[in-house]
Amino acid sequence: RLSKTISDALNAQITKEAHASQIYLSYAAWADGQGFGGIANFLFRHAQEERNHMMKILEYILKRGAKVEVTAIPAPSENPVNINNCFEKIFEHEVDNTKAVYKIVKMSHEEEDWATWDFMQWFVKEQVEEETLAMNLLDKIKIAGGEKMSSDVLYSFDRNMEKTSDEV
Ligand code: OFO
Repeated sequence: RLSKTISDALNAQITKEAHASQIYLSYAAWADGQGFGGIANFLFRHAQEERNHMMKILEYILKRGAKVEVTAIPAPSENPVNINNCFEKIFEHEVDNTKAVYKIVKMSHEEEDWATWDFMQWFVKEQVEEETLAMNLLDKIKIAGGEKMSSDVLYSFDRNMEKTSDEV
């Protein structure tokens, strides 16, 4: 059975994943508006992934017989100013989410709630994937000239993003 502390933390994580989804969604809409259809496609797909993370936690709470609390989702952060900034913001966000995931892992360890500890290991691995993915994209952008990417390079980067998988 889940303790109140753990179920509160998991419920808060539902909102965090939903918030992540909103961030990707709004950045995707921003990218599309700037004419970057490939990047938008990647970000829309990722928004869906974050929603799946949310559902995964929600289903776990239900499975353990605890109460799910669906709350308001905070508004996404401001739109990026350019593509480099977009992936920098995404990376920061993922690092922040990793911290939240680690907190729950620590909590479950302290409470000796091994089921939750085990469940959370999937998220630990997923965060490594997501941080690596964002870092790799930032490296690519840097090599391509960072904020000063020429429109040709930006064009092919955008085209490639359409095919970039969510997994590393
Ligand atoms: Fe849910 O993994 Fe990103 O935030």
